[in-house]
Amino acid sequence: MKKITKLLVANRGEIALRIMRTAREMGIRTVAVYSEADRLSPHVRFADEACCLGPAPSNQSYLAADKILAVCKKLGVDAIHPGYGFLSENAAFAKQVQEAGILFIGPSPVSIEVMGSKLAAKQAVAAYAIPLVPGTDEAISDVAVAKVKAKEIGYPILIKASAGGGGKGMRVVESEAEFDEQMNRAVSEAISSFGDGAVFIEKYISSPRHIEIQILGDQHQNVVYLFERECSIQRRHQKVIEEAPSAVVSPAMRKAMGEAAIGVAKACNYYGAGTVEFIVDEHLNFYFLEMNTRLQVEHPVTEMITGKDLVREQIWIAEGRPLSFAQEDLTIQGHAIEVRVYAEDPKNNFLPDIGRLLTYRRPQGAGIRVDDGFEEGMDIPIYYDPMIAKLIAHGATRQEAITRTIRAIDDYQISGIQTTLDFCRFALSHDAFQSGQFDTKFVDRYFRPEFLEPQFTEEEKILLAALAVEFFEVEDKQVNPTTPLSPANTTHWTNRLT
Ligand code: MV4
Repeated sequence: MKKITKLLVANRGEIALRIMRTAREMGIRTVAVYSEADRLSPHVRFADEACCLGPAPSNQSYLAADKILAVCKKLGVDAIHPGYGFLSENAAFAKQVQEAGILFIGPSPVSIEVMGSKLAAKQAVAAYAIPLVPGTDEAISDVAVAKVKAKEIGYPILIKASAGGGGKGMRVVESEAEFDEQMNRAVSEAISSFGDGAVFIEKYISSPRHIEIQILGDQHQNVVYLFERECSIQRRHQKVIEEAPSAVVSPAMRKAMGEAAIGVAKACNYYGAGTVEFIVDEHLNFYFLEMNTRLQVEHPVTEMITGKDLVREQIWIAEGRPLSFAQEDLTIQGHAIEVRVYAEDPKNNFLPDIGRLLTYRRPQGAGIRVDDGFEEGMDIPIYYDPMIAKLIAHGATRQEAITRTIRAIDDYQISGIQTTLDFCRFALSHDAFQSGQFDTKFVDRYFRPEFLEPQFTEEEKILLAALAVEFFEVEDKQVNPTTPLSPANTTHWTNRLT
């Protein structure tokens, strides 16, 4: 067991702060790295020491592995936490860190590599009883053979890139007539995006739910699951609202999914925190899709319902300690919802809306957690992910968590930039969300930008009508030769109306 004394967080924003807070509670010294665009960021001020990596673009800062390792050497760092994104799922980096004699807070390079390839992942889990979508587990090398297979599976089918992620290199094929064209597109997209043209086919599940299982494994072959997160409310593969537990998962289904997730972890000798992703069809059949070998953005909902600090668990696992609890010790306490606050304008096709945070006041109160990395007055840089904060609410029941999230959204004050908060209020208030009957098509099916235009309540409409009557009556009296209506009077009445 190697005790960590100084941790470098190779990340920025809310996740860098969130990791450093736990490290500090554990008595571990913290090192921040930052780009020139993030000089004034809270994560830099929070850390015990901080080093500038270079210019704003990620490849010269947060992705510059050699610069980060040089900082470790200079400051005597003994562990690196990569957060999510950037270098977090880069097997070569994890290996480089290990070879430099530094602990990588995450799984082994081999686990990262196996799970980074969808085909390698499918092959690895083949020996375990993990439900997979009907399809192939080898790259298509002969289109004629693939067409025979597609006919067996039944159209529509999906062509997927083995190295894919975020829906890139994915093509739906409705019938055999389209096969060649879609295959060519998938391969060229896979080559241009990932430098790897390997593709495979699967039965297309048309409106799945996305439900994932959080797991923790130690370096002594113990693996537990920390239940599920429902992540179906997403837009173009970007999650917007997550919750735990899922409204549709029964205790029996939870156990089956949890055990399948443990199987996936065992299939690649996994240790650390990881997430096993499933898609769930309308009959609640679940299928393993892929494993994410990092801490996820939405991990706080799991922390809220289990009472575990996942970053602390990651650090203990990296130090070589055995898990301090068993599966039977874990229970679900209440319900948690996370909404992601993106600097995007939902009224304008969710275009990034960067600029200055003129007003920034966080919501507070019982059951509310805000993980953010910005402060009032700061500029949101254009170089990175537009997520500026996560609002997490915990309640005794799902309904209490929903009500509390909406209350907190109402209390959140942000001006200077457009955010997805109004969109989240819309989604949480929708009957489909409230009833739990929704899937990954929620946004396409129900959202129209005009729903976010200011709406008056019935009471406000009556009040405005009454004021309008009063305005015109007064105006009538004033419009006579002895008392002309002056611009000053007009302004006066206009002000009273607003
Ligand atoms: C699928 C699917 C339907 N059928 N696979 C999207 C990204 C990648 N992680 C896997 N994805 C999907 N795989 C089969 N066989 C539908 C999706 C999918 C999706 C999955 C999870 C969350 C959101 C999604 C949105 C659209 C499509």
